[in-house]
Amino acid sequence: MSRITHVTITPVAFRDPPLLNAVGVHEPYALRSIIQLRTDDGLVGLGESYGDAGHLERLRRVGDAIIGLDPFHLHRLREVTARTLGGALGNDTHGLTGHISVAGTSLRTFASFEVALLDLQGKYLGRPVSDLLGGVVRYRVPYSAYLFYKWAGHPGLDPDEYGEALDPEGVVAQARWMIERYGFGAIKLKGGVFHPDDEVDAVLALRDAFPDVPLRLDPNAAWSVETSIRVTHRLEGVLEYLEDPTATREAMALVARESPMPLATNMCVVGFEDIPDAVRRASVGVILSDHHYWGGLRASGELATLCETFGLGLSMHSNSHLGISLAAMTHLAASVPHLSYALDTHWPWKSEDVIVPGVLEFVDGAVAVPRTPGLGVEIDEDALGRLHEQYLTCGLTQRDDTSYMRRFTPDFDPTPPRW
Ligand code: GKR
Ligand code: MG
Repeated sequence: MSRITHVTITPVAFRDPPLLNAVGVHEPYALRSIIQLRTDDGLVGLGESYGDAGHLERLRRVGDAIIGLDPFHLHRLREVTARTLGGALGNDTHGLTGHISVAGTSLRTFASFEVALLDLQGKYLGRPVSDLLGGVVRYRVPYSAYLFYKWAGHPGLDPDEYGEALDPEGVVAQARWMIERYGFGAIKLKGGVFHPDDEVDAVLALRDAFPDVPLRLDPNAAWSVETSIRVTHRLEGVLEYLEDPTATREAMALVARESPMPLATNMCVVGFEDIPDAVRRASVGVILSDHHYWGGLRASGELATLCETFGLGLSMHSNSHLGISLAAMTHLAASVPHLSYALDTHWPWKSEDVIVPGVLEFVDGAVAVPRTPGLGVEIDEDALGRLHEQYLTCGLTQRDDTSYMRRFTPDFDPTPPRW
């Protein structure tokens, strides 16, 4: 009988370029937590999640409470997580992923362990995680190039290997590099950084440079309803979807009514409780799932079924992440019949990882689903140690793109709508 005997939560920091978004700019390091669950039969289950201090504290508390848990008892994990956290730990947010309720905070913690338990289940049974999720419907999972406006390097440091991208030429050059290296067959541009007309020009330059590649733009709710509608008309026939042009389901519905292309979201529909209102208002045509905050891999599969029921498209959202998360995203996407678009990933922006390299390779923009037991990835203990050391010395304890931006632009104000 398999039981959890040891829980190790290791915060890590990995180098991150100065990627610009609606609320500021990425700091020199991105933070993640790495979860290792050991069992009495010698198995190790892996998970990866946010690395912000509040989340780490919740992981540690729940980690202590799951000693003795049977890795197959996911409902029990849910109950222990809710009981251990109670309502007392408040809530916080990571990245631009909408409003986070106390229930949502509990789900983020649950999801962090759920992946590690599924990894254990797979190793115990000798089956890949995708088999536990219903089996693969695709052996290769397509991802999208994820472009960012960016500075040449972090202020005060040498320019990085990615180069500057602050205008349409820079954005097209970045797309070329990313497609040459990874073979992506779809492109997303992170917007909400410059005036919408400039961002439309960048998208039109991408259209000219890559006439057959589906395009997306995501200003993270930086625009008013009027601006959003104007952009949808300028980009008619150019975008496959427009992501979170404006905040709230009500405002998104006003835009959706006038928009020639579907609207997608990872900000105004971020939990099951948001779906009835979004469907009633017809706020969005596409939901971007993310197992890190939708309550894990199994809940994300249920989300896919709901999207199919309500005629909504489905794709996947990403924040800065490492290989364990990419493995989890790939197993999930491989096992979801209703998947409408190539997935987001920040993968090309990282130069360090905690997993043994070689398993997750991009060929023609897609990652082959690992067929070995569990998630199919292994920890490189030296790399984990290095990235933990980096966490201890980098001085960051939570993501704060706005404060970092204000070090260089003191009057930077991200309050939406900016345009
Ligand atoms: O990494 O700057 C970023 C992104 O803006 C991220 O925080 C968002 O959550 O990628 C995300 C999105 O699609 O909104
Ligand atoms: Mg988004």
